[in-house]
Amino acid sequence: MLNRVNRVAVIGTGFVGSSYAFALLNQGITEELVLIDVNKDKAEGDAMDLNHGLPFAPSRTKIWFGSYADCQNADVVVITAGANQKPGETRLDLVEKNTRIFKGIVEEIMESGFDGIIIVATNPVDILTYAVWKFSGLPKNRVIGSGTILDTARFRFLLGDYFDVDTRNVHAYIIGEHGDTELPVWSHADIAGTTISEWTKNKQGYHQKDLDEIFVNVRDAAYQIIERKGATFYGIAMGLVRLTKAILENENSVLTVSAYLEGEYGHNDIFIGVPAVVNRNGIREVVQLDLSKGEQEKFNHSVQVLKKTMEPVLF
Ligand code: 6V0
Repeated sequence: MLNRVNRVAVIGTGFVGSSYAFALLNQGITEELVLIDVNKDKAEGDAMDLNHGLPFAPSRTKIWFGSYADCQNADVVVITAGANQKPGETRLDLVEKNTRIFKGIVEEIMESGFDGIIIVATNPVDILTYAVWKFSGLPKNRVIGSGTILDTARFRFLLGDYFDVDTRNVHAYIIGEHGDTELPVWSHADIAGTTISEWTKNKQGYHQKDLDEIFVNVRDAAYQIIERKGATFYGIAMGLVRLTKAILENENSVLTVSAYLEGEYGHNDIFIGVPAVVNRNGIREVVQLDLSKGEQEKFNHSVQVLKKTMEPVLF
């Protein structure tokens, strides 16, 4: 039997999709990379441009501008396609528009005979992940939203910066909707196995208001970046690469992704950001944290807001 190589297909080569492709190539994660976009010139131009970087890449990657037929042998399809919110448009308008776009995209992916894992990054990501699960008929473990992977990364970065410690030694999660109702899980935040209070004992300590501000800066980061440069893409692109690697290399890594809940955290029939174990089969299991009362209430609120928003389009 031929040795199968890993194939990743990216649908939507805008800011996020092309940055993802660039990061994937630089980290040598996959042997094959297909770029698909309704704007064929953009996808073709990106494929040419990326191919010219191959002599400098850590390993060989076959990159081409393709079509949905190429999804047939893909292990992972990453969807970053869709419309952005325009002035005067409500969030619900965006939900309806992107759900319609997604129906077409997912039908084409599935018609190819695709039988792998779909990662969704387009916003509103939790709702569109649910839509992909419904439209595709794939098992729930094989549809993964980027969820709060980026928010958690922003949180860890800002905490590491504040406490002057490597961000990789900071373990703290943002859960809930990837959006305004997300929440920090302070009750389980730790630095190198110690609580924040233990870590700061015998040091200069910390101010609660600084920690509150750190969370606000995490939650509002996208607004702050969009105000300055129009879009956010490098952080999410690297988060998507991290997720792809966890899948292709069967890592059993814990990442905060949008996963389907069936009783976990007291909720059902929703995709929302929670820590989950990710491997070659997608989501192996949702990690259930023992939330404080206040955190559970905030999480419940996040679930309610998502369900209310998706109800008119998906139920
Ligand atoms: P963009 O630069 O406008 O790219 C979107 C791309 O999708 C364009 O190249 C379009 O041509 C393409 N496209 C549109 N419709 C279709 C279709 N039917 N089939 C194939 N391709 C299509 O947007 P950008 O890359 O900045 O953002 C993409 C999405 O990612 C948006 O919904 C953002 O809100 C979302 N983000 C999600 C993040 C997360 O944490 N999950 C973070 C940042 C952005």
